[in-house]
Amino acid sequence: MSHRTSQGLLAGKIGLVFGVANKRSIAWAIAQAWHRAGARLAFTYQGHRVKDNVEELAATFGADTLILPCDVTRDEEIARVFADVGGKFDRLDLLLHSVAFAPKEALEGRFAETSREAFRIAHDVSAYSLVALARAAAPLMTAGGSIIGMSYYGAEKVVPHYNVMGVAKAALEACTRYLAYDLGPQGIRVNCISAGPVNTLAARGISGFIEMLRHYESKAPLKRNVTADELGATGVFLASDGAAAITGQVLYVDCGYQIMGM
Ligand code: 0WE
Repeated sequence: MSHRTSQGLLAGKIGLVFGVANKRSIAWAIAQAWHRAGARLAFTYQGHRVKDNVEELAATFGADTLILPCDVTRDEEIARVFADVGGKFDRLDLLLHSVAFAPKEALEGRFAETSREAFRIAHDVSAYSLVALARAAAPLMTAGGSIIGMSYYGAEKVVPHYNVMGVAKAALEACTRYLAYDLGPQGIRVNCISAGPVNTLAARGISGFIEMLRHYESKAPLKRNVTADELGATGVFLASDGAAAITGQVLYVDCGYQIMGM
């Protein structure tokens, strides 16, 4: 056993990471933290445009790192990913869901104008996929497990222009609770990290994002924004035995912004 896998909070754990697009992705920050804590990881990516990025990043963990394409809206692709992971590791301990999408036009203008199709896509990619991945992961989590999703404050309060993504994140958080109930008896925990805004590919091109970072900095009790490394550390905690009795929760990792009433 290598040095890295013989010690650390996640020594010998096997993890599967959905949602790395590039080096700024929250999924990459959590994957790196999991790796440093001793976990062995596999990755999935969505679309040929990020394939090279993910391969380059994941290769830093060794040339034999499993990297698989997966469109989480396709049941047959999900089935193939878990068959391949089961074939390589014969067990799974950790799963990170860091995947979301709403059509661009739904994140502009009025929520009331959200089309049926934009609503369907946002919920399919961003919320239902957690259910599909958890169901496929559960049979491999034979020693229990930790499933983590990523959420945002727009799930509980109106954030202008977050629109249908806020509704989809509310669904994701409710899915987290129902999955925690169903999978708890197997020792599988399901939680969400609700992150403050982070400058990622998903945030780029959102008009007013830089102003949003400044707003959080001035309003949050810690007077700053959360870093990707800090989200990684929370990911390690939730995956570790330190969180053994935590399931179905939404953990705010936002420098305290969420507690403020004004
Ligand atoms: O969950 C998110 C964003 C996820 C996201 C981003 C995009 C951009 C490109 C989902 N779908 C798309 N579709 C695209 O076409 N965040 C928490 C970041 C975010 O996005 C916002 C925010 C914040 C914060 C959009 C409007 C207002 C605030």
